[in-house]
Amino acid sequence: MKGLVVKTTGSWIQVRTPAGDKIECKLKGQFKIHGKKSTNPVAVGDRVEFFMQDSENIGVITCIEERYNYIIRKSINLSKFYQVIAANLDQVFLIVTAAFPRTSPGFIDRFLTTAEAYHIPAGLIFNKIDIYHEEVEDYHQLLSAIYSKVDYPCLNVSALTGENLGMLLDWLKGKTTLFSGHSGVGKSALINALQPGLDLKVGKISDYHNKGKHTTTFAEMVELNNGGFIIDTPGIREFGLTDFKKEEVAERFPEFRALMHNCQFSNCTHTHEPNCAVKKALDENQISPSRYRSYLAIVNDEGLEKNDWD
Ligand SMILES: Nc1nc2c(ncn2[C@@H]2O[C@H](COP(=O)(O)OP(=O)(O)OP(=O)(O)O)[C@@H](O)[C@H]2O)c(=O)[nH]1
Ligand SMILES: [Mg+2]
Ligand SMILES: [Zn+2]
Repeated sequence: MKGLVVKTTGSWIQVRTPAGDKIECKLKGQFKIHGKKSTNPVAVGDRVEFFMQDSENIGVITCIEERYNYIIRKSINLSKFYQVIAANLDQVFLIVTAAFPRTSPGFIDRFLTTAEAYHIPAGLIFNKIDIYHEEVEDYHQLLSAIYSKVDYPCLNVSALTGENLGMLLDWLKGKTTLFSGHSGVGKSALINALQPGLDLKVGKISDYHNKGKHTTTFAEMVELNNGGFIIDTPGIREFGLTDFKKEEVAERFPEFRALMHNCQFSNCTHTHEPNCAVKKALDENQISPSRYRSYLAIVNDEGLEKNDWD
């Protein structure tokens, strides 16, 4: 039998059959992908083959179909391992909040460059716009301007008031979309608002740190009435980038990619070289300083803190 992985926990894999039934499955034997170690060989979005084990009402997965694409991050605690967040995606949306909690450009850029690396279209959804005021709204406008200029689709929404959720539903129609972002930005609350009746667990924001409490603990795919699928994921603090070559980082910034061929040297690192088209665009305000700072931070393999704007 064939099915779609809609949820994975440590030991169980929930598979949806074409008829819409959900079967709890286990994995048979060891699976390795490209010879690399993964903390989870099967991810939400994987298409699998399985058979029903006699006597028990559980399925056994025997085969994972080749992935059309996937998105992975470094496992922060187990640095030799990587974690497949989800597979077979049409698009990824980063849920961003200007406050409660605050999302930084450094974090956004790490997310976007990862999506670029896997050639998955990405967009930014600014949630909680009902509570933005004064400096928070200024910060929101600043972020919005930076990313709209690079042609990333940006949308302002509120899970609480429902603002622009009709537009968001249009963006999700007929597609498989991953929702990512810090804990507490309202990923699960948004999905509940988009598809009434789901009742995904929603957490509180701590009063002291203005951070979420890691309410969602496993990735889960939910179905929308308009034929779309959303993958709700646990909040992430940092986006650990997996092995990348320094020369490839600039290609993951679309506004750099568009200009790089004009640099005098074909191996230009866009830092100290003469006649660099990227630096020229930076000086002329065509490239935003925060995007350039993120580029340097990624190339120099710096942590997020140095790249933050507090
Ligand atoms: N004011 C306001 N609060 C919101 C909005 N969306 C979500 N919240 C609140 O934000 C808090 C966190 O929401 P969640 O949906 O649990 O956040 P999450 O991103 O799923 O968090 P994790 O599962 O921990 O990653 C809850 O108290 C929500 O009620 C919004 O649009 N406006
Ligand atoms: Mg959640
Ligand atoms: Zn250059």
